[in-house]
Amino acid sequence: MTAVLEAAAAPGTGRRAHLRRAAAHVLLGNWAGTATVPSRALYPHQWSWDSAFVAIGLRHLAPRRAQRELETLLGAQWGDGRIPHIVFNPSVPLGAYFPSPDFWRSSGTDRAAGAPSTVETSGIVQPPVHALAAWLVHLADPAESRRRGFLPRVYPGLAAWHRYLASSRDLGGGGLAAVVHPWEPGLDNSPSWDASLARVEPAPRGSFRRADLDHGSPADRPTDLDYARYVRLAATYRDHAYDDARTPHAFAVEDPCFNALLIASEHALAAIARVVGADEEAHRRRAAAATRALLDRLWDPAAGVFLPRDLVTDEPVAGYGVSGLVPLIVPGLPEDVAAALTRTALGPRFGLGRVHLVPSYDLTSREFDGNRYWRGPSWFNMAWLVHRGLVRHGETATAGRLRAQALDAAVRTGFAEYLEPYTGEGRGVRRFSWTAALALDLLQSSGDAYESSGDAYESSGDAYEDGAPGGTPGNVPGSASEGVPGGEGPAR
Ligand code: 9WN
Repeated sequence: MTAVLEAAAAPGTGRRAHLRRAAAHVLLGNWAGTATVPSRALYPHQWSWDSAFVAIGLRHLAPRRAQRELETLLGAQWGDGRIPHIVFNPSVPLGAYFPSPDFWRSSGTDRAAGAPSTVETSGIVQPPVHALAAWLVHLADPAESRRRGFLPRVYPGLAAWHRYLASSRDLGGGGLAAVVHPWEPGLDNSPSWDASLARVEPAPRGSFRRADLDHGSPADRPTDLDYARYVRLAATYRDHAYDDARTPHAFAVEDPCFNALLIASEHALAAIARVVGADEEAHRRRAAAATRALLDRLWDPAAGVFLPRDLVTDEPVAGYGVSGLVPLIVPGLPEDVAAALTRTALGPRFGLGRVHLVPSYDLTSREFDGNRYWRGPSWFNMAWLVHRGLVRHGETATAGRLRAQALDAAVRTGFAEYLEPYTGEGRGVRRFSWTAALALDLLQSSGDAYESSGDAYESSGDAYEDGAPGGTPGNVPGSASEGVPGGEGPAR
């Protein structure tokens, strides 16, 4: 199967083949033996939602490796069902990333939350894209999925993950999952968290050392004050043994993107349940109930966007974050809500079609900063989600333009982590895994304006089949040993 990745990385003709080859090179280079790191330098471990996005792209090149990506993550799942946001690679030096395993101390926590003893992880979570990813991975090669028993293998863990979120994380009691740290929604320093985070006492200066600034520009990253608050929140959670009921949460928010992904994944879990002979209807009922809760608790018809809800004040968080557009992906969203979201995306605050991709925060606001991480820059996973939502609601022309922009930007910037929305210049690291993976997935999606414009992405006719011949085994970084006994654990 690695041969397929290598075939994709081998020379071909046309823009489509070029993108496929370049993206395959990124994913090969970032493969660390059992999973893909987001970036070799800045993020040298496995991240939860990154791996889900990676699997969604990897399925087009190497379905078995995509399955493996998700299985590795589930291998670090806690007894209470949580999927940790980072699974640490023991061969990476402690100082390479902060906070490191000695900060989280997961394997040393009391057994209440059931952290694994064989692998070190963080104790917080990230958005639940995993069941959606598992289902999409299955669809890419159902025969191989059946042969390996992929869905029966992942279903119990995914179901436990959703149960954890629906029970321990329903801190507001209204049927939505709460995040308890700004790293959990994955949009770390979004202005949407400013007011909630301002209540958090920063950890003392000098009590920790950031490793991210060794690789990233301070102007593109969160500030030191943000970090001091992130550290305080994580340390408090850790010191309460990651017990959601006992921890005095200074930060607790219902985030629209996190919950929209939970709902989309609950629908995917229903589809998986049907295949494995589990109770499909129970998942459909939970998805429907969570959709009602999302609309009741987070939809703001006057603003035309979903707003996070701060559970400490029990108030909505005003402002236009890209997270508020993501419910477009939710199956069965009322059409008037979808239409309003589309208008907001096309309007001045997000400027869809007039700026590069979808900015992470309101272009017209004082808080907007086009360079700094989640305070304005455009990210490829958000573009992928908004694209998916637009397609769902029949906005194919707008979706097609967004897709074309994303494909161009991914290649042009060397698969940048994010973009300055006005100039389209790459920011953050390059060779970023989910940028490569989601570009591959967008490349495969069809029926939109990109194809009908006659663009060369459609014309190279390169082979996609798993098992396609070609490649030079052994000389592509990270290419060794998929399916080779002993190389990545037991051959399956
Ligand atoms: C903290 C890995 C992760 C992404 C997040 C992104 C960033 C980490 C960091 O990188 O967060 O989890 O160190 O800043 O915000 O979405 O999953 O790519």
